[in-house]
Amino acid sequence: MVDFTLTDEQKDIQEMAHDFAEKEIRKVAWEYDKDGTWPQEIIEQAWEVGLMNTHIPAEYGGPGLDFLTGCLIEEEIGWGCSGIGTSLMCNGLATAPIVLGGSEETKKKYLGMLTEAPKLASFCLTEPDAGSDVSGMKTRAVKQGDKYVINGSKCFITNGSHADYYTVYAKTDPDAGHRGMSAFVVEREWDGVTVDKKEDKLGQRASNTATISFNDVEVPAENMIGEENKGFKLAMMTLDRTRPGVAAMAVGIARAAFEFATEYSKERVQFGVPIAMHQAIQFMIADMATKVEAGRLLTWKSATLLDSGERNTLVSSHAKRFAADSAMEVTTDAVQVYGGYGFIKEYPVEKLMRDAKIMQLYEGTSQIQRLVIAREVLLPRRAEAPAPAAA
Ligand code: COS
Repeated sequence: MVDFTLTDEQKDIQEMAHDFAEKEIRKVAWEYDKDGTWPQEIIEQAWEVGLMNTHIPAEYGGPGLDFLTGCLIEEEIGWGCSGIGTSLMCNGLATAPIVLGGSEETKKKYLGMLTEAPKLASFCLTEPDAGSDVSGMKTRAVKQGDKYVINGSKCFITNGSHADYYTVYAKTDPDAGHRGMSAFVVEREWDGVTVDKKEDKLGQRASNTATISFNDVEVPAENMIGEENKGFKLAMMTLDRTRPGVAAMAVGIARAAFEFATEYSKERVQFGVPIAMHQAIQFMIADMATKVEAGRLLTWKSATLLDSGERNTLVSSHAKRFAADSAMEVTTDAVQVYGGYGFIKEYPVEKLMRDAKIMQLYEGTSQIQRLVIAREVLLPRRAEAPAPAAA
């Protein structure tokens, strides 16, 4: 049975997230964007009311929410400000490998660290020469006794300057391609970890993006997440779990732009009538509404598959691809509806257009989502395969 009815609990959480987005996030969003302000206070408030670490299971101090409920939260927070939202939600990406493949000790220590205090973690996969091509990474982890020594550099790391620990991917068998990669938890304070350049970005300026370098960093062997050389699959399974949330955030951005454009079109008068009376504008508004709705449906489907323990690789990429591209289109059209005013920072929509761009880039570009979709469609073996077990 297909049922789009939310439970009372889901509706309550959705409403709480909306209130938080409206009262705490929106009121500062445009100012934070201007100055690239780090939203520390909002992170602490969100942590306090339970809007962070939503997928950490109860035994490690989290609320253990299902993925659909997580998406409801992400849409509302994305509606408020996706830059601040990215800062709030990044722990979900960093901790997913630990939830999936970490030992009991690792889970207790590192998931517990985030639920006991408003701390942050970052996911370190991307490198200057290895973005879409994950297995092209150069970071090395060499086993020495009961430790691994990590050397390498990771770029575009969300929350990198503020994280207390990193989930870091490195080659443990460089000749084995994607079958020679492992994941580790690395604490920021350890010798050899350096937080380098903070990026000055086009959009989502309230989120922090930095380069993190690892120079002869000694990592205890027990900090490996999952099995040695199984890191690539762990990263892919992580992204299957987190892309629905990114899609939800993109839906939130698109919805915000749609709402601003709709209201403006009713107020702005040209040729003697509100521009909403002109079919040229009506068709843009209609397309925006459809894109928001369709993006949300794909997002909910991808999250629901996860919640029922099914493999969601295909639908997760459908959702991320469609919602991200739609956010870019809807925000661009919102600027168009505002006309020249849309291009001016005094009005709200140019920020949304800048913020939307990264949705087509991070956690897998729209081209990578299409590549995943094409492979899943053309190689049914993958699509029919059961959900892979945790690494
Ligand atoms: N779940 C589990 N296993 C998966 C998987 C998934 N979703 N996707 C791929 N695999 C497995 C494959 O089954 C294959 O297994 P075997 O070793 O048993 O053959 C292995 O992983 C390699 O898969 P594939 O051949 O598809 O790897 P590619 O190198 O061609 O890369 C893409 C695949 C491009 C999809 C991957 O590198 C990717 O997602 N890139 C984008 C990375 C990204 O999102 N970066 C953003 C960083 S986070 S902000």
